[in-house]
Amino acid sequence: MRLLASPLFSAVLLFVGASTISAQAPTHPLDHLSAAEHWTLYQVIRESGEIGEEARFLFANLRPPPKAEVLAWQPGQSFRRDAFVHIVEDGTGYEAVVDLVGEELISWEVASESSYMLGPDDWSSTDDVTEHPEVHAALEARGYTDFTMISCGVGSTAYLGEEDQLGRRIGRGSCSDKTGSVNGLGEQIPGLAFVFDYETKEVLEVIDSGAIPGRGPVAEHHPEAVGPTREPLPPIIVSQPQGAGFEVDGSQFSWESWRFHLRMDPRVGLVLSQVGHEMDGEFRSVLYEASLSELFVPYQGPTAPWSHQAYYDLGSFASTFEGIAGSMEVGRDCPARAHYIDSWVVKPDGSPQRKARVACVFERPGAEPAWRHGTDDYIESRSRTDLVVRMIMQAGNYDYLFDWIFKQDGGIRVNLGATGIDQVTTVEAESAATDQGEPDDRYGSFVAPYTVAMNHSHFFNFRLDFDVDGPTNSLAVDRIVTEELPAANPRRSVWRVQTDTPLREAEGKRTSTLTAPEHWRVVSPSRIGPQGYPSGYLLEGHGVRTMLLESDYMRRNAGFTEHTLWTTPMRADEMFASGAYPTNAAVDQGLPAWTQANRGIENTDIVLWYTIGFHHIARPEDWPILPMELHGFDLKPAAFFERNPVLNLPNR
Ligand SMILES: [Cu+2]
Repeated sequence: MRLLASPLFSAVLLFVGASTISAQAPTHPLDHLSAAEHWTLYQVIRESGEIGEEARFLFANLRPPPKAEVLAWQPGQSFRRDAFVHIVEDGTGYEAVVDLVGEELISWEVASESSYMLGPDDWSSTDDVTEHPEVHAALEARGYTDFTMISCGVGSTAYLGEEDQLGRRIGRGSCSDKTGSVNGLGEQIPGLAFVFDYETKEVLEVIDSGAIPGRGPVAEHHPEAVGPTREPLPPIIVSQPQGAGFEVDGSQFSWESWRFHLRMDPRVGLVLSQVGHEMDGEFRSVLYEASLSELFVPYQGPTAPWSHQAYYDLGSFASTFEGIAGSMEVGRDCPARAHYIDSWVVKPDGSPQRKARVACVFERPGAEPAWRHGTDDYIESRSRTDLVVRMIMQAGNYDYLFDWIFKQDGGIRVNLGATGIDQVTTVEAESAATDQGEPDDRYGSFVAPYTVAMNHSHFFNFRLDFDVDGPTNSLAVDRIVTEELPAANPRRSVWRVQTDTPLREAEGKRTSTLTAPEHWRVVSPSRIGPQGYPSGYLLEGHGVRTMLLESDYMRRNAGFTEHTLWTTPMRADEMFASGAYPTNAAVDQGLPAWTQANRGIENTDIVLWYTIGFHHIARPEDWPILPMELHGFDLKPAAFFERNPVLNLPNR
């Protein structure tokens, strides 16, 4: 049966039209979808006859116009508006492109890759797992008679070469006892896991590695559980009596010399576009587009459930999280004075859901001076201000903070913070001191009595489409090399810089190490900056790479973790480091597949794919909630400006 627009739908459309359409109409080709546009895509797809009543809308976002079109666009001109929509029905994933202006379906295809995203209602499809005879028996063997507070949930599962799993909507799950807990997690019931088919709602396999006595919930951070709070410090007040120093025009921001466009994407969150400097009447671009591309968290344990535990928080779960950006708490997650941004995500029924305060923009005093120097009796020192663009993502048990910090010195600092609750397992030993025999902390560390937090890694891949002084760029690799000096020289060696320009993708895969350090610059070969060097921007940060073997599927599932940096020619359909649908997908998708062609990357429009993150060995202090752990990277001008851009900061 096919559905047409119902009277109810028409009424809703009228209501939305009357209240919000005009206020949220897009004014720039890269603006995120408005509520009215969501309703347009809904109506077009419903009326196309392609879907039936069981169809679920998993994902909808702006399908940006081609880059050349956006670069040529001038304010006041009309522009294209297309939406990409991902739908699942009867176990098949579909991709639609809808022309929102012409109100027509441009394309409708079966999703070309082997799997698809998980939806928000997939979480709740596991309610009756406790009724499964084997699960039921396993719970009874652990002494449970009342299952009211037992909750079983399914995450994704890593593909480790199981042929019958490939491309299927299969997950692995476990059960928890929520008695006495308010943190939403409860205590994971130890030693019990199951494999679940999201489509048929069947438990395919139960893995019971033996009952260990449960110990009850221990991860609680609400005020009652925490106990008395400490005395507050005297207040520090930041106020802006003259208002903010940045300007907002729709989704376009200007602050100091910086100009950028900001939109929210349900899958990658903050997307910064057309980032650059307005200088002497000229716009000098730095990045065409920058955003997160994928977030991969593989756990380290040889047996179930940990052997298969790995999460693509964007590629698998963006829809489950109803868009990765969470609503901010005013005055805590962001200052009350911040400019807040709302957006919309699609609900499984196709209607738009409002997401309030999913990003914020604010100024803050820089923590350190911009520069200083002087003599004993005369010091010149300058304070600075930063502009922060922030998003917070709550990904299951973890909360991630992303700050794009625009600096007056022409740099951008990207901070990522990790907080939330570590994944733990209950063990026999009470602590490392009483642990005997095969250690219970072989693959993790004790964070509480009988509680071991499992080792894991966090890989954050950023897609950075640099356009330093235009789209035509090259990568310059500055290698620090040791030079042996002639025997007559009392100094035996010095280090110097050897600069190489990778010509093809194979040479654009880089990992800087302490023994072979590298600096990476994106340069504009046609624009020569001060002192004869090409205008450029440096990328510097705490990169990370996989520690797993090449033969391990867990490594090849997320092949991008093999190198810290990848460089590719810009392609509009290459957006995600592990491919469009990484869930239960074949290995080597995304960057490893694209770069097989070994395309040219010199003097052309290039994209840098950069992975930062950390191998997480939990400390007792990470419990019951992880103190915000910060990592990040910097983009720094290198021969872009004539001189130190903060030299002329006012002395106040
Ligand atoms: Cu962690």
